[in-house]
Amino acid sequence: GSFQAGEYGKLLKKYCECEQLCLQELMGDVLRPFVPGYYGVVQQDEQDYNLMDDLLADFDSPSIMDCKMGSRTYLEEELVKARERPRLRKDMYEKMVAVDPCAPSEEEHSQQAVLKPRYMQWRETLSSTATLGFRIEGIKKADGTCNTNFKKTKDQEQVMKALEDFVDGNMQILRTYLQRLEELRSVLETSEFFRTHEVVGSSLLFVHDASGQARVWMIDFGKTVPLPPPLTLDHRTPWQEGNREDGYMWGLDNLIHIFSAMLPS
Ligand code: 4IP
Ligand code: MN
Repeated sequence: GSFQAGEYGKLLKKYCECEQLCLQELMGDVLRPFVPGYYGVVQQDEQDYNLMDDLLADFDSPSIMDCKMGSRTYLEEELVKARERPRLRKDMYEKMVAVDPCAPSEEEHSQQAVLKPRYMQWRETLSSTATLGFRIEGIKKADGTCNTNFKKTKDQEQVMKALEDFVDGNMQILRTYLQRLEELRSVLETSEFFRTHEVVGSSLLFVHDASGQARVWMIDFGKTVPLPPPLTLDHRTPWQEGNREDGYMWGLDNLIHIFSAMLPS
């Protein structure tokens, strides 16, 4: 995999320059408490890694959920590349057929391949990414059960069911998560980093355990890129090719709304 266990509550993640630049800058941003602490690059067996905090270290049998944020899950440059040098992706065709044999077009069937943006857009509309601006990617519960079968979790009701199961019906945990999300939103509104970056493919990591501790972090910055100055984003305006908007805040608003709606008022 792309992770190695580190020492002292840290972990090693396979090196990615984009992620390194983001984490470095985030260490000096108001978002710092909401991202893993970053300690630079280390080498092990010829491979470079980014060294960061293991966010699970302070939990006892944690339950974990990964929500991929935003209404777009690929970079604009990937669209440009797919137009200029179309690369046929057999692997993506196969992932598509495994979920829905009818999804590929006639042409795609005959090529037995699809272009990456096409695959990514299909995933977005199959899940809640296109309609809610986030999607659940995976849930691992304290009892060890793991579920990554959320590709078709699309409607608000399906999302609520998954969240309810994630917290085992514990409304106090749900309430704490809601507070964390509201805190995060207000910090994002003031973050220089957030204003000046296109945040694509990044996740919110939710972690709680039986002690009642519940926290949310921003993770995965492999496709988070600085905007050419003076361009900034509000992360809510709908995406149109060229505007670089990512729908991150729109998704967070929706997520907060859903958590609120699950709690007795
Ligand atoms: C994956 O599709 C995810 O979208 C990956 O994003 C993406 O990696 C993969 O693209 C794509 O195949 P499934 O989740 O449907 O398997 P993430 O890394 O955020 O999970 P990128 O490279 O876009 O980050 P390829 O091109 O790496 O295969
Ligand atoms: Mn991820």
